Amino acid sequence: MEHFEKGVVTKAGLNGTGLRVLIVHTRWNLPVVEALVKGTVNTLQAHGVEATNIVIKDVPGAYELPFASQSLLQSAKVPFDACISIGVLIKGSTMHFEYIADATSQGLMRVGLDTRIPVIFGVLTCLTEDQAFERAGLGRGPSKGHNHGEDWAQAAIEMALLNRG
Ligand code: DLZ
Repeated sequence: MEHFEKGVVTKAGLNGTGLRVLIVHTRWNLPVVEALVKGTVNTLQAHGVEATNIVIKDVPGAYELPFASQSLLQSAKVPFDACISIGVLIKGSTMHFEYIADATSQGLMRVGLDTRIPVIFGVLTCLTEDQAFERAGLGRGPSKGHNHGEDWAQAAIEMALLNRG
């Protein structure tokens, strides 16, 4: 059974017990990234993923996410069932946003296909800082927005279970 909530179709009854999940996050835009990581971890645990099965690593910026995600997935002594790569890109006055967003999204898709381990695209590509705060549940309005880490955690569990068959 599925239900519709805040624009995301979530699957009911997701059980992540026994799954090993890698989280790789950037240090750019750290206050927002930390809130996203927290939302991700809380939701993984709420769905049964044990704290000892969640490994968190950090990298400088979003551009480094594909390499680090692939490297960590491939060198893991105990294999991971899913990877959630988290970062926040905020558009500036130069072309960096377009180049990094494109390279990061293409790179992360490739890592998932090449390693055959699901990689979740946890990168916010925002036009303003306010958009980033809203999407990390840190919005200035009364509702504070929605923490997308919660959706990424659910997507990771769903894809890991799908991949296990
Ligand atoms: C250089 C840069 C810029 C301008 N902006 C961001 C950003 O908004 N979010 C982010 O995660 N990283 C940014 N970076 C850093 C690049 O992703 C990368 O770390 C450097 O270009 C070094 O490869």
